[in-house]
Amino acid sequence: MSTSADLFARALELIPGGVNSPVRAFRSVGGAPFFTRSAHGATLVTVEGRELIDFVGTWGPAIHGHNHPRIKAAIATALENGTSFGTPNPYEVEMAALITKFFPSIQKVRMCNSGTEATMSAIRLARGFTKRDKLIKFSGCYHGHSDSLLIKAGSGALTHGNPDSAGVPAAFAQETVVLPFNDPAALDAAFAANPGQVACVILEPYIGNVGFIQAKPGYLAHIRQACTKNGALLVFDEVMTGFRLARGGVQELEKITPDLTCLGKIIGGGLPVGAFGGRKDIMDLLAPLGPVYQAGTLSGNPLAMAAGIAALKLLDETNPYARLDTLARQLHSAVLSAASAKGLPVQVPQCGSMLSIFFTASAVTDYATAVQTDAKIFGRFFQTCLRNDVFLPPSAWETLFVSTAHEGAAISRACEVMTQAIREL
Ligand code: KE4
Repeated sequence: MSTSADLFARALELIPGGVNSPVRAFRSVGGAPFFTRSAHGATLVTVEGRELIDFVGTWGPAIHGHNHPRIKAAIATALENGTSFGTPNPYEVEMAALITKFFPSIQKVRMCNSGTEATMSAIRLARGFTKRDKLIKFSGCYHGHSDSLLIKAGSGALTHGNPDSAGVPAAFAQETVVLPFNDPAALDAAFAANPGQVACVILEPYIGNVGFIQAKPGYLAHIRQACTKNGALLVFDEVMTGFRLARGGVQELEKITPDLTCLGKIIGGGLPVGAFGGRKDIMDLLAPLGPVYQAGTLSGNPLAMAAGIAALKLLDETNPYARLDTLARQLHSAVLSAASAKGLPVQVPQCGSMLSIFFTASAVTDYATAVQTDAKIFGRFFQTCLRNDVFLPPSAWETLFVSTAHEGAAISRACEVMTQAIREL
C-alpha cells in the first residue's frame, strides 16, 4: 500500500493542491495531509495503519461517528435496488417528512447535493420571491462557494487568505452587502442604506466557519424583526448546525422562525446531500410549479437518502444532545485549565458538540476578533496533537465536532493529549 507521502506526491500532479477541497491541504498548519484508508466510530485509520481520534468528523456529518452500523446497513439495503433512478423514489418522501417534522419552519423542502447548492438555490429563490437583488451576509460566514456568497467568506476561503475569491464578477459582488456579525446597529444601517432592495439576510445562526461563534442574546431576534420590517427574507444556513446542535438546529434552541433554511452534512449520513426549505408560499415558486429554476441529476439519490434517513432516525431515537454537550465540555475544561496553568490566553467557545480553540486574549464574537487568534500557535498545537494521534481540523478557523462515538476512551485520551500539547507550547 502506498504511503501518504507517495499518494500526496501523485495527487499533486493530478489534483490542484493535491486535494479535492482546499481546507484538507494542511497549508495553514504546516506539513502534508495524511491519507485515510478507513474510518470507524471516533477513529480514522491512515494508509499507514495509524489510528487517529478524529474531531473533524468529515466536517460535520459524522455525529454518530464514522461508518455507524445502522447507516451502513441502510446503504447496503438501498444498494440492492440500484444506485440512482432519475425518477422520484420513496426515500425522498420519507426524508422530506423527517426534515419537516424536526424543522416546523420548513413546510416544503427540496433536496440537492451539497450545502453550496442549498444556499445558492435559497438566495435565488429569495431574489425571485422578493424581486430584489441585494443580499446581506456576515463576515466570516461561509455558505459554500457560489459567486454571490464568496465575499468575506470563512472556512477554507479565510484559511487560505482569499475570503473574496478571484473570479467573482464585480457586478455580483456589489449585490452582496457584508456586515459584522453580532452588530444589530450595522444591520439596521444597511437596511436604511438599501431601502426596498434587500432580498434576504443569510447567516449561520451560530457561526462554525470562522471557528465557533454564538449569536449574542437577542441578536437573532433582532435580525428576524429587521427582516420582517424591511420585507427581506431571513435565511438560516444550518448546513452545519442543523441536527448538530439540536434536532431542529439553532432555530429550535433560539426559538426563531426563519423564512428559509439550508441543510446538509448530517442529513446525508456521510453521502453527498444538501437541502433547502421553508414557507410553502416561497417554496412553491420553484420549478416545476413556479418561475425560479433549480434542479439536480442526483438530487434525492436513493443511497444518499437511505443514509440520511438512518442518521436522522438514530438522532430521533437516541436524542444524544445532552451527552454530546457533556463530552465537548470535557475538552473545553481540559484546554482551559491547561492554558490557565500556563498563563496562556485562550478562548474555547463551546455549545453542544461544537467547539473551537482560539489562542487570543479577547472574547471572539465576530470575524474581526476571530482573526486575532495566533494561527502559528494553533499550528504548533495542531501538530503536537496529531503526533499524539489526535486529529483536529487543520485550520485555526474551523470547528471541532464531537460524536457519540467519542464517549469513553477517546474523549479521555483526547483530553490528555490536548492538555499535554498546551503545556508544550
Ligand atoms: P458544501 O458545499 O461543502 O457541502 O457546504 C457548504 C457549506 C455551507 N454552509 C455551511 C454553514 C458550511 O459549513 C458549509 C461547508 N463547511 C465546510 C467546513 N467548514 C466544508 C469543508 C470543506 O470545504 O471541505
